[in-house]
Amino acid sequence: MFKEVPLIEIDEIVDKAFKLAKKKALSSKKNLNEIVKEKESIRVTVAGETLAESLFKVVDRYPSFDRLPPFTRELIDIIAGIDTLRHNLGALSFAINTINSIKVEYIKNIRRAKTPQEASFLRKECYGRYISILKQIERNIKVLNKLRDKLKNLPSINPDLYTIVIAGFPNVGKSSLLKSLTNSEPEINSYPFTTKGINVSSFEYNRRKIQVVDTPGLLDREFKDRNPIELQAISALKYLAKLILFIFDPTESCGYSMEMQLKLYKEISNEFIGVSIIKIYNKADLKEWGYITDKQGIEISAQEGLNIDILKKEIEKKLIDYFEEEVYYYEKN
Ligand SMILES: Nc1nc2c(ncn2[C@@H]2O[C@H](COP(=O)(O)OP(=O)(O)O)[C@@H](O)[C@H]2O)c(=O)[nH]1
Ligand SMILES: [Mg+2]
Repeated sequence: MFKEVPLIEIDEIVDKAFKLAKKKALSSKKNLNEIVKEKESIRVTVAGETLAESLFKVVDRYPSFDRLPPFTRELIDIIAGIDTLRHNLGALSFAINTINSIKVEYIKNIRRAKTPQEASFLRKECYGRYISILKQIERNIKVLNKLRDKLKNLPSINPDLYTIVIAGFPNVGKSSLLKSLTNSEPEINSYPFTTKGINVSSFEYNRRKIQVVDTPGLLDREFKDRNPIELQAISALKYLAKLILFIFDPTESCGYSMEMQLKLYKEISNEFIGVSIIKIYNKADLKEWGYITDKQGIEISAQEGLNIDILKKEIEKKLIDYFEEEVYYYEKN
């Protein structure tokens, strides 16, 4: 009963289908009109697809802004403006869709052409419309190219790493501490919100990479005379910072009085609520040890490498607290 039902072999049916298609195509009556129409139709198709693809490559490479880590999103917003990006990428998407519909429309028109001349004319008309769409988004393309240049140097701060941010007035020893904590020359990245580079470096703790950043121009003066971009940059740091190392220079050789430094400390601790802060008193080599009465703070000399080990222990305590749950999890499994 089922003998009439054929067995299906995919290779076989594919082979058969393609061979037949080729044969039909070859045997189809090919007058000049058909040949030209086919050629013009291919040109319209390939040109449209290639254009759309070139535009799509741009749209596609942009991440979905809503899904970015908040720090990265804020940075992109500061550098390029997410609304601006969205608007211009939207224009590109619109152009892609329009090119696709023009393509479909002209494939149809060419199929209906009565003469080879008409087919060629239609193809040229179609090319003209492709170009006019591109002209319409010329400004958007220019804007996106410019923003891309700004974004391509988006610094190598990794928002997924545990991040320690160093704060304190200029010349208190932030860069010196960064170097002695990480035993390395920091990578200097330029950001649009500060004329000075942001220094990024890292060290290993229990095979975890711990990132340390020094942000000159951001957490090194009082907030009152800050411009909106700097304020936004500071708010971006809130997403990033797990621990702040606030450096005091009690020798005041940095040029700022302890009173001013305390004021900045208070501002930062009020701004970064929920972020641990370690108070560090630097340049201890210039003063007698034990001159600081603040028992919570740690006296160090970043330059001479004094008490850096004690500071590291203190940092490790914070890391242990932070990663405790994970460690617990690993031990149990
Ligand atoms: N005596 C002494 N000088 C230091 C110490 N740490 C930094 N300095 C000096 O203070 C100045 C500013 O240091 P720097 O790390 O560039 O400070 P930043 O502006 O906060 O990054 C430099 O001249 C350093 O040599 C320290 O522990 N002791
Ligand atoms: Mg510095």
